[in-house]
Amino acid sequence: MRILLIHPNYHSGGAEIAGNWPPAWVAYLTGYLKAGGYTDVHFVDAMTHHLDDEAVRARIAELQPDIVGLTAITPAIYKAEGLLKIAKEVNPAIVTVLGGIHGTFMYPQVLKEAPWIDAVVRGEGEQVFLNFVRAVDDGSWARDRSTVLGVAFNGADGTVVATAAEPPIQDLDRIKPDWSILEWDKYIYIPLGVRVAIPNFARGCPFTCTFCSQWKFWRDYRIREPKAVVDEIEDLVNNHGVGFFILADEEPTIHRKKFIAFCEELIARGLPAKVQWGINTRVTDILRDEKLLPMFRQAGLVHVSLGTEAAAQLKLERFNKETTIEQNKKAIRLLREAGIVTEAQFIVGLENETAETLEETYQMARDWNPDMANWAMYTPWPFSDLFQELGDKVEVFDFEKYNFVTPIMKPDAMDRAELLDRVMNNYRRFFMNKSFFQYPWEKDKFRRKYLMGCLKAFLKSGFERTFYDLGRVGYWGPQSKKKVDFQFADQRVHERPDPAAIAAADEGWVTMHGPKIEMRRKKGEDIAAAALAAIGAIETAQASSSTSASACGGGGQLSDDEADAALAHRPSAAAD
Ligand code: B12
Ligand code: SF4
Repeated sequence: MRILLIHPNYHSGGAEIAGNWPPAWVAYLTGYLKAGGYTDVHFVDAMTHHLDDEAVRARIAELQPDIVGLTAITPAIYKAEGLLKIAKEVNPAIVTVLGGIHGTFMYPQVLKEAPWIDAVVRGEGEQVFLNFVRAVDDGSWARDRSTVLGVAFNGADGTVVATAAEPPIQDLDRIKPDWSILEWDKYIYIPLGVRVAIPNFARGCPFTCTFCSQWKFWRDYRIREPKAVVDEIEDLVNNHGVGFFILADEEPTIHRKKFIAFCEELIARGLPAKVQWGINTRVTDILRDEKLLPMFRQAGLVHVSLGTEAAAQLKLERFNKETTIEQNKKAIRLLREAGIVTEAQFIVGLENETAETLEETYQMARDWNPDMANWAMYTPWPFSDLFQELGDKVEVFDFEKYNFVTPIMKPDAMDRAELLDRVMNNYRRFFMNKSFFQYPWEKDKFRRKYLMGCLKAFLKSGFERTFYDLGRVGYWGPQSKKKVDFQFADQRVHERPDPAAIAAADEGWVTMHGPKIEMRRKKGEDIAAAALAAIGAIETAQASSSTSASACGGGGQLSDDEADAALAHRPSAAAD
């Protein structure tokens, strides 16, 4: 059974400008397939190699696989659908499968617009895909597809069928990734000029931010044994020459005990001399771990990207972010004092954005003084809660542009080109200031090198016109505002997904958050209350701040025992 995995050639000039990034999904799926006895696995990274459709067609024809699997985040969906069609054209006997977040929730639409897709794998892929491959191999897929859990497909009568969800893999260490499937010399992180990897420590998130869907995707929060993760990192460093990694996790720090053990293990094995790393995490975890930040830095943690999200408390509440502006500012200061590079993420471009609120985010960024700042365009994932709340305010359904850099929403107070221009104005002012007055003068040699490396990546993407997709939309500065064309594909604009259909598609997709959402609705919030109490306890103990956190649920500040208990207390439905 020959399996070919393909990463589609989609680019949009956001985070990817820092280099070429290895697709972690391929390593995790391949490792699991191989452990399950399927060793004839191949991979084509069309994104990194910028392969056009014909080049991928040639590779498929050359490899003659039995199964072709594509991944798709929302903006890459049309590319993925197109490549699966090509696989069928090369050989109609090829079984085509789509995995990743978009198909997980949007499978009714995907199967309708791309009926050549034989199966959509929903959610966590390893076990479902292995079962699927086995079913194709033993012929049961052709006989009775509905025996495979966690998939969706077009039924014989033309209706879309989704089988019951596969339980999330509780022991993530059972998944042994095969990193050797990747061509490592291609994956270079520009700021440090070294190979980069994206290993997974934890999956899932106990929070329920309204603009995000990662918590729904993984359904349950699970975390690996720190020693096993460090074994994996040691393998990446020693056998694949990796010098930098980011954790793929939504929330690597929430399980404090394990995160500390992870850092200690890296230090004990002398790895920080060979590999540095970065994470995305929550502001509240940084505050909780104030005293540990120097140890994290010693373990090689050099870059923390914080979902500070918005300069206005109102927005934070709308996002259900469960953090405060004051917390954001303090977290950045603490990280900076520990020698860690900080990156603040702002989400802009909702319908109520104005020139003033955009200016406010700039002033906030200057005031908080992170090393880097990002202004991401709000992107209404059709399977997120905020999307439902926005209703018909979302008018654009060309998912290819759902990429954090294209203004999908039109603010009431300005047009999309003006929004882009104002965001660019924020970037220009912020980074001009940093490049003249901060980066070259950094006293810490490593921070200086790192920040100058980031600047190099920015300049490279600016020069190549790939930053923020500016070349494609024709933005050359304020003077070009009137000529900017976001190229929304008209035929996709009117295809508004029906919320009822989305709800029906999600039926049976049970997550650990059900009780939390229910509790929030009733203003009960006992998880949030426990977290609040813990914040209160920490803040009283530290006597360091007069600000009380307004809300934080999901265990961000739970003690180790509380965190263990909360995680062990998943609703049984989470495991279906
Ligand atoms: C690392 C990362 C990147 C890397 C990409 C590395 C790479 N080549 O894959 C970089 C920095 C380049 C990047 C860029 C972007 N990213 Co990104 N990224 C992530 C991040 C942090 C981790 C992804 C990851 O590796 N996870 C670990 C793996 C194991 O999980 P996974 O990919 O979901 O795969 C599992 C399942 O989905 C499934 N599966 C996946 N594919 C397949 C295929 C088959 C056949 C099967 C059977 C199963 C299967 O099985 C896997 C194992 O369980 C996520 C957020 C997060 N915490 O997950 C955002 C995330 C995926 N990114 C996102 C976005 C929007 C982008 C950008 C558009 C933003 C931008 N403009 O820069 C670009 C697009 C780049 C591109 N061309 O694809 C969004 C996607 C949301 C959505 N609904 O589509 C996410 C979820 C972040 C978010 N805040 O919402 N990203
Ligand atoms: S903290 Fe919020 S934004 Fe981050 S992964 Fe969790 S739900 Fe998403």
